[in-house]
Amino acid sequence: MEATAKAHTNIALIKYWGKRDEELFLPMNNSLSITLDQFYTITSVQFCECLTADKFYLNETLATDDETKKISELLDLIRKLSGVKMFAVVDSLNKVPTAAGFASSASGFAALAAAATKAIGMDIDEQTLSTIARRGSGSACRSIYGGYVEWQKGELLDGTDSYAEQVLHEKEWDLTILSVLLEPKEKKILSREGMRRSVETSPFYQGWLETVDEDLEVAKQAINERNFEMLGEVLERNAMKMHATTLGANPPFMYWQSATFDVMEKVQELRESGFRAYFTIDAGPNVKVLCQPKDEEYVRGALMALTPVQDVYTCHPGPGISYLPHTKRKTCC
Ligand code: 2P0
Repeated sequence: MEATAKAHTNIALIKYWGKRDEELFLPMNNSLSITLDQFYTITSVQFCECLTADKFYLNETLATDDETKKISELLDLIRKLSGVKMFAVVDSLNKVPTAAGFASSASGFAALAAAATKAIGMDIDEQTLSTIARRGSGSACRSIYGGYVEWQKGELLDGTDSYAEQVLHEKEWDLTILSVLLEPKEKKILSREGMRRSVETSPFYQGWLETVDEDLEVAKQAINERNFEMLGEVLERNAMKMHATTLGANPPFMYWQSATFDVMEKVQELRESGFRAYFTIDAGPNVKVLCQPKDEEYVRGALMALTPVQDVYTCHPGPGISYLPHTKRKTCC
């Protein structure tokens, strides 16, 4: 009863910001992302009668109780759905530069959901897999698919209609996503707390909700028409609106640092000099810059020249879930 799966992380162009049900990870709004080719998690899961508790290794090291608890919560759901009661040994390798503001939770929980459901013998389609990955971390439901992906928020109370779907295959439109690594400083407000506080206290959250569907439609039209400028403009203003909700929260908070502004200004300067480049920022200080592949070397060079920039990773649209031959590096019995 074992399986290994690989999932890539994703970057939201239209953000998931706010939950309507925290326990079931149900979002307030639809979101849209690109799955990235460079960053991924490979997870092996083995269920075995010999185990008396779940065991979780992260990058070759036995994980803390808190980290293992999150894994066990998703495994509990999978045990409940399958009717199998065994515990599992989980072995995860994360190729995600978490310091660069990429949530490893998206690729991590997508890979875990895929490997665990396969190992336990569940025969499910990708849509159902997406709803299961969502229960580990919301954005993980988008990492089941490659390319351009929309997470449908759904309407049902039980969340069975809240899953992701592919909008466009990764091979259908190439874009460059430059992930700009700034000096790592510890994130003060986790996204989970940040979205909760914005929903509950920010007067700007209503404005977010009132306009996000329109942003999503514009983004989808831009993807359909392969209109880079239209996509860039809408993803940048959507990110700015998400961050505006944090400024209006009580107490207010801000994910940006001074280096974040340096990158934002550089992107605006690049645009003024004729390069189509646009930024987006998640729940942290780091910036992702989107541009066209023909411009990626120039734009990367301009970003690397900024003093607070430590590195810039070049990414392109990447694939969805894949299953690998099982690699048994950590054994249970
Ligand atoms: C996104 N973020 O759409 C948004 C934009 C951060 C900012 O999804 O609470 O780790 O586990 O569902 O998925 C990060 O939040 O949050 C995220 P949970 P998650 O990518």
